[in-house]
Amino acid sequence: MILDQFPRHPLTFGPSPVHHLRRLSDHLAARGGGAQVWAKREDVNSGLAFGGNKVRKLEYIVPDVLASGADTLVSIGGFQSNHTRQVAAVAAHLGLKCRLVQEKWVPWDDPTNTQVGNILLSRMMGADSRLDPHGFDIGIRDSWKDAIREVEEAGGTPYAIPAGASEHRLGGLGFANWAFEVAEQEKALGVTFDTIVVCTVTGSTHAGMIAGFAALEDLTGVRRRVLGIDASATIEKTRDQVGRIARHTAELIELGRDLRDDEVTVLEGWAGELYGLPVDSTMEAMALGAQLEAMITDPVYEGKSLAGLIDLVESREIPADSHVLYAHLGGQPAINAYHSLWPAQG
Ligand code: 1AC
Repeated sequence: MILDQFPRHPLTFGPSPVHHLRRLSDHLAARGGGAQVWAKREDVNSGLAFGGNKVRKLEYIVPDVLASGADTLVSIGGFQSNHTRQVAAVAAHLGLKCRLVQEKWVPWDDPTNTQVGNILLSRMMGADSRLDPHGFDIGIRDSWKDAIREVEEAGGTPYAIPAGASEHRLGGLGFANWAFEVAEQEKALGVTFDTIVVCTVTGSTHAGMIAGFAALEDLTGVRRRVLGIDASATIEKTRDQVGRIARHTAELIELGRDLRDDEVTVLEGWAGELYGLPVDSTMEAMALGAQLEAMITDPVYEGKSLAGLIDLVESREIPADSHVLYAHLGGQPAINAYHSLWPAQG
């Protein structure tokens, strides 16, 4: 398989667990659904600072970092970025320095937003994490370019990793490989997932899956839907970015054909008005995940994709005879900054 030809630096524990969400499936069936819902848990995939989806992308980027001779990883995200926390973790693990630009992507003015959760963990791991007032944008930012230049001016050798590792040329490979991991786990579990649901913002997790499942379809004839649930609230930018990265990744892994339009699906309806702020459906999904399955999701990413899944199952847009796989990408550290959504009672 062509993917095996890309160097990979192991950072995960191995395949992430896949399990049946039986109580959630029953609950949704009672509300009109019927599909069986399973989860694949990137939130428990690594020993590095609570893991999460970006660790898989970094597995393919680290060999390039080491070959480059860089001494400092430079990356960017919001105050509560999971990605920057995972970059800080990998830098600590490799003995490199880390410079992070943490922008004000979310108008969430709780003072803990810059003090707890992901940003706290990054600081603990020794990253030079600096706050920046710029707002949300999934594109390449000047603040990040400035940080790269500053590292160089100080005599360092930076290695630049864009937001979510998404615009990195190798950023889609981790989740292309994830598709093949799913196929192996299906054999062991005796189940085939016809639908995958995944949160999408900067795009390379979803895009990598699209490329990987397309390659798998060409090998096995099994056609599946990979449904990206937009949590960016800038749907056109995310759609373009997912399509572009999926096509680039497909080319890298030598898919040998163009992706069909139906293979690039980004659905809107659960992001609310602004990135990072939960809406009623997010809160309900987070509560259902927690109270039926003790599966914790966050208000920025996973609560929104779970809300999408819930609606699609209940409305039977995901048919009653489906087996649907919810890709849990991690992100729980951010919930600390959102403590006021669950005020103390009594
Ligand atoms: C937006 C990349 C993103 C993060 O956590 O920083 N998922």
